Amino acid sequence: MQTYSALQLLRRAFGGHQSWEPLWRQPALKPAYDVVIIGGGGHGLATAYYLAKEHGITNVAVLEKGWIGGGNTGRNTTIIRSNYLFDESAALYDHAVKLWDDLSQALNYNVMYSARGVMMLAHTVHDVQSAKRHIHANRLNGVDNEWLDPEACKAFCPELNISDNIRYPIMGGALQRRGGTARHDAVAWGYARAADAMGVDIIQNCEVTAIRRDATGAIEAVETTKGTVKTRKVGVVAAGHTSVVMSMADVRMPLESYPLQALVSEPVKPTFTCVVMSNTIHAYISQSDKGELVIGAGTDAYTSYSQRGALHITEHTLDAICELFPMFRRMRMLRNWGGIVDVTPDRSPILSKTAVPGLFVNCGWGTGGFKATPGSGNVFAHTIATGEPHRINAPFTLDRFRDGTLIDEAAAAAVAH
Ligand code: FAD
Ligand code: PYC
Repeated sequence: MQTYSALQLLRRAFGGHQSWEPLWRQPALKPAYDVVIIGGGGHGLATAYYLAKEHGITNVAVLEKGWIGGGNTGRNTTIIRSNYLFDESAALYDHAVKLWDDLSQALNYNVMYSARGVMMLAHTVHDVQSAKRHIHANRLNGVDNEWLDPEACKAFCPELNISDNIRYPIMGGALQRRGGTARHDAVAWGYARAADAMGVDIIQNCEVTAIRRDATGAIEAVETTKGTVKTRKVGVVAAGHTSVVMSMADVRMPLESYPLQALVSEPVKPTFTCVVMSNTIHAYISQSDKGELVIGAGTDAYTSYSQRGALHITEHTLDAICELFPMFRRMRMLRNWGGIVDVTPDRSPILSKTAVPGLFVNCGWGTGGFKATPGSGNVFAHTIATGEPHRINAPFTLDRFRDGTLIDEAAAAAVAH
């Protein structure tokens, strides 16, 4: 039976949603589910949504140790693009970009996807060669990407300093016009509300503490801070903590966890209408609909589970921003924070079944998984529902770190790592 809070009953009686009301039911944990998703970030919630919507599997629980979207989903800088080098990655990320296009309509929730264009700057001959290689590869895959000389970069982004007289002068840029941004927490909330409406139970403040396997080694239950849940299928979608959760099922993961940080300025009137990234000088910037400049840095140099990054990294990033955009030099910064990203040796994600019957894993998105959220959830749901990968995530196996079929996207992160 569905249970509703008093606030939700009021909303049902009088219509209209208030921002302080829960958008979804607050169900109690049931003793058994067909599928349990560990992790209520965007990828976990999207997986639950597509399990219900495309596979008719609604007896699903999403277990979140904190609040939904409180991990990397609510901490990222929301850049969306699909200009990856290799065929496998371009297919995966472009699948996501196509889903972003009408996600607000599909979820009936405004995720504020804005295809305002993402420009990645080149400051060295190597950057130029690498960008042009990406552009050619992308075009062969039907993914838009174009080369701009410095004057064209400035025409696209008038705030940009293209003077020769700076530390790393701009030699050009690669522009993906379909790239852009979205509202990060709306993505979590939109997927949660739509999944909930189809019967998925979203349980917050519920940490998974153990994964139980039966005598044959197959998944039989998970232990949580709210009790034991029986299930034959578990999807682990716990970015940053994947190794910890997978070790509960005795699976060792090829991952390292690093802090990645970002910061926002005081809000100002709309001034900056695009997204600009520079991997070489370690900074990227856009303006949110609230008016804040959203600025991101590279990862810390050392592994850690701390949700804040080192101060010298922020200073370095702000130096770079001031050099690229002198008009922002006098802006005040409002707040900064960090998230924990998990990184694979080839910098590509893992979306895979495992050797443990009934155990599936979605992780390793490193610094760049927000953009993939709809595509990742879509193909991971297929993998869990059918027990076999979708053709798009078939290359992203866990086994590739044994058999060597790596997808080496180290240059594609666009973020220092
Ligand atoms: P999360 O949102 O982190 O969700 C995982 C959830 O699992 C968490 O809520 C956590 O609490 C939960 N969990 C963990 N352990 C347990 C447990 N034992 N039991 C229950 N729940 C558990 N990507 C881009 O594409 N573009 C960007 O511009 C971008 N910028 C970034 C900037 C920063 C500062 C950071 C930190 C990341 C950025 N990323 C970006 C990366 C992106 O945020 C992530 O790849 C993506 O959000 C991962 O989503 P997720 O749902 O897998 O993980
Ligand atoms: O992958 O585009 C990206 C990204 C931007 C900032 C962090 N990651």
